[in-house]
Amino acid sequence: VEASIPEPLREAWRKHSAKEFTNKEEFEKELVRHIETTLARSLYNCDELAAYSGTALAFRDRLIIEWNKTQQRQTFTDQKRVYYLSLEFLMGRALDNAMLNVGMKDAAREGLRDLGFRIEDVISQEHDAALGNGGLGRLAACFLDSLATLNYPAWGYGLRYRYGIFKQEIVNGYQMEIPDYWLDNNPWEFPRHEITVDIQFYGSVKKYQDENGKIGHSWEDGEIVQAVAYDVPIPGYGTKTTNNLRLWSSKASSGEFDFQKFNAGDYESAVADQQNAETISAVLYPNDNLERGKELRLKQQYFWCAASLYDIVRRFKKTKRAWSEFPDQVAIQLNDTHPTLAIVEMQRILIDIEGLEWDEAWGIVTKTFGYTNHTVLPEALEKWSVPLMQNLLPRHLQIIYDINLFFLQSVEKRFPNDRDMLARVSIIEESHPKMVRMAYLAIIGSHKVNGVAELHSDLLKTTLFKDFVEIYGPDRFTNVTNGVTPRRWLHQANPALSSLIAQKLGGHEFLTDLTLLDKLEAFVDDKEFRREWAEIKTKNKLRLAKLIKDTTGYSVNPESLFDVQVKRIHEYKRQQLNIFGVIHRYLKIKGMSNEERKKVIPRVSIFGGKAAPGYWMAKSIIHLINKVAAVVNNDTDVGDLLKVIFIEDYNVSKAEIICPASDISEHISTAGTEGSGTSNMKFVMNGGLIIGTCDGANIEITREIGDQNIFLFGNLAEDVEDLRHRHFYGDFQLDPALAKVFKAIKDNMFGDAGDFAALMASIEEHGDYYLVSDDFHSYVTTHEMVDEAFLNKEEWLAKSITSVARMGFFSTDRVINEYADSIWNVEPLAVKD
Ligand code: CJB
Repeated sequence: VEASIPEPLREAWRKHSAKEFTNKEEFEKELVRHIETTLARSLYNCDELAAYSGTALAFRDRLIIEWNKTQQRQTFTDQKRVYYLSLEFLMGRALDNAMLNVGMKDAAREGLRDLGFRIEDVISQEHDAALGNGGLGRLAACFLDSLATLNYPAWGYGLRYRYGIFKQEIVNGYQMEIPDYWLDNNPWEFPRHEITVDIQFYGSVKKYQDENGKIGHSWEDGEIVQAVAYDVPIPGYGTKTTNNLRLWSSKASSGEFDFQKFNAGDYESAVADQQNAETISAVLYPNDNLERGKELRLKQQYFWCAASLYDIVRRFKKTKRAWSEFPDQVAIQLNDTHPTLAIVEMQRILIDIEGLEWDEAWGIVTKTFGYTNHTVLPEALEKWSVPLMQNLLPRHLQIIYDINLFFLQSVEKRFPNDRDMLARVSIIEESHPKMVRMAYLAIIGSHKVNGVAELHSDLLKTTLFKDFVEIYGPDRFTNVTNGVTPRRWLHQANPALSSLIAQKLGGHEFLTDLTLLDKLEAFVDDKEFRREWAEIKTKNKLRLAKLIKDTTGYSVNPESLFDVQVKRIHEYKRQQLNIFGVIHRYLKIKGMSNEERKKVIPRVSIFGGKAAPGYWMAKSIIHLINKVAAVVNNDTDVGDLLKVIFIEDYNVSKAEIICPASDISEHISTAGTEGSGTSNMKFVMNGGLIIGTCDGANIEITREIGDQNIFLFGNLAEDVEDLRHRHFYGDFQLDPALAKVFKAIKDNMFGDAGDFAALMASIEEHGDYYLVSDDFHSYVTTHEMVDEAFLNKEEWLAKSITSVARMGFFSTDRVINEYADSIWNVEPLAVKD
């Protein structure tokens, strides 16, 4: 392609092509140019927001120059690419990340200072891009960072929601949800109005015979909605690679705006159609680990899958390769079952549009897709009602039935006369109404299925997907333990620690090879190093204390032990266990003599997290935490010995302040319920210790850092089923210490006990499904061990340093390389200038 452009033309382009700023002076020039021209502001009316926008635009220019080069290089080289399909990308802020990844933060700091601004104030102007709920969405964002950093030719595909996850406000102790309209002045996206795809819904299927007598299917009529591409540049750290995240926005297709209605004077209803189309990408569903089966959600899924596949196929077809080469050029990873329709859509494109035979098409499809499962919770497993799918996607339902038929035929051959097996593994659940089991469809349509931590992947193989392991053999199922990007979660969130580590290790290479952290162990006994380590933790605690003061009005003492649990509020994550433990501690302190109180280690219990708007139990947990905070924090008798904080509107940018400031963090899900957890990794990477159950990645964290460096408690996954069974048959006794906590609540110590009746009843009366009572004693005594350990400052520091030194395994760079080798079979693309 390059050679087809005449040299003089190329020369002219080269001469005038955009140049990146490379130093402070050039940055300042770009900044002022953007402020004065793009933003039409000046020295006299440039506030911090304008300074932010100008800085972001200057950096965006840099990214886009690299983006262009990367895309050209990927097109010319034409090697296999990865496409990561995720309904959620929880990106957080982009500016700080861009500055660090391109290595120009110092220049920007000085440049901004010359022009009268503090870089921290400028950075904090940015609105988080919060297109996700929690762990699953943040994992996708960490993956993008690693994919670019490792130079993989990779694209993310998602939806451009007009409203991200809601903003949480706490009013009188209750969660309120405020819409998050985040798109005003978003400098990080490039609308590609020329890249549009028409997406069809509803209608009907016609069977026909072509001139050769071959039967075909055409999907006719229905509605058309247009998908418009918006591109977000994803810079790698310390590399020129800048990948693309393509987000689709919905819009009425030109045919949709009904000119007949319009001409007949029915302007309002013509506009209503338009708005209807725009509804598809309007809002992120705010549920974490829960599927509700709403039609609009299915529409979102198909809209996004169809647009992305159209784009991928279009790119492949430009190469004029044979279809059989598709899986050598394209790997598509399904982030959970949300994009499973992509499997069906791909099969539809191949057989209905491209005219391939079923078997050939299906071979291509299954070689192309990989599926990641993130949870075993039954309420999170997607099922779609057959009538709903019949109406919205009639041709897709037919194809699903055919996939199922061929699959069940093959199962029957291998397991003759096992009718139960056929019913169990059928994609169609024979309920009323019938349901399409999306996880089964995803397994059948992929060549690899993975869980996100060892225990989780083992549970998938022995429980949920057991039959499929028998059918396909164990090789289709694998584990890829999650990680986090050390660029954001160490370097960006904790610059002081990153630079102390760099000082000891002789540079920042550990940021791209996190296993190098192991060299830190040599300094564990170094007094001066320990002092600096401790000093950094204290400064980070002060930074969090300021956030707490600014947002809650409460003052906390940074000498106290900071105990943090921040994540989505969910019964299985057991914030209720934590707050009951806090009440237990409070009652204990209240019963102490002054002498006894002198021995108490002062503690700040910090909570944060959103509840799904319709999840009443989660909301009442938030309510209880806030009520306990109001009582405890105003009890002058207790003072600094205990403080309870609920940080409102927990999000990525707050996590960047919270993670470096913990002494201990809580990852206390009922064993066997948390897929992996990733905040556990962020906290340990920042020198915090963990109290946790033997669940998710806690197990591998323990293996890596050593069991003397973590506080584990509670029942094991293998015991959970039996305990639940016993509770169900009435074998249940409320833990005596927990009974005292309940009594205090019932005595209205924290306001109207009626508000918390359901929460207590779920434990006392309804079988304690999450084993809060079973684990309470071990939880409380383990916290006593935490207090004890915190007393010995030197020992604590040694644990903290040793743990960080052993966290190399948990970088998403390792994770992405594992996916690339064992699932995608893609190679990095060498970067040249
Ligand atoms: N996860 O965030 C979600 N949402 C879901 O609907 C299902 C799972 C989480 O995914 C993370 C990334 O793999 C896991 O670390 C976490 O355990 C899991 O709950």
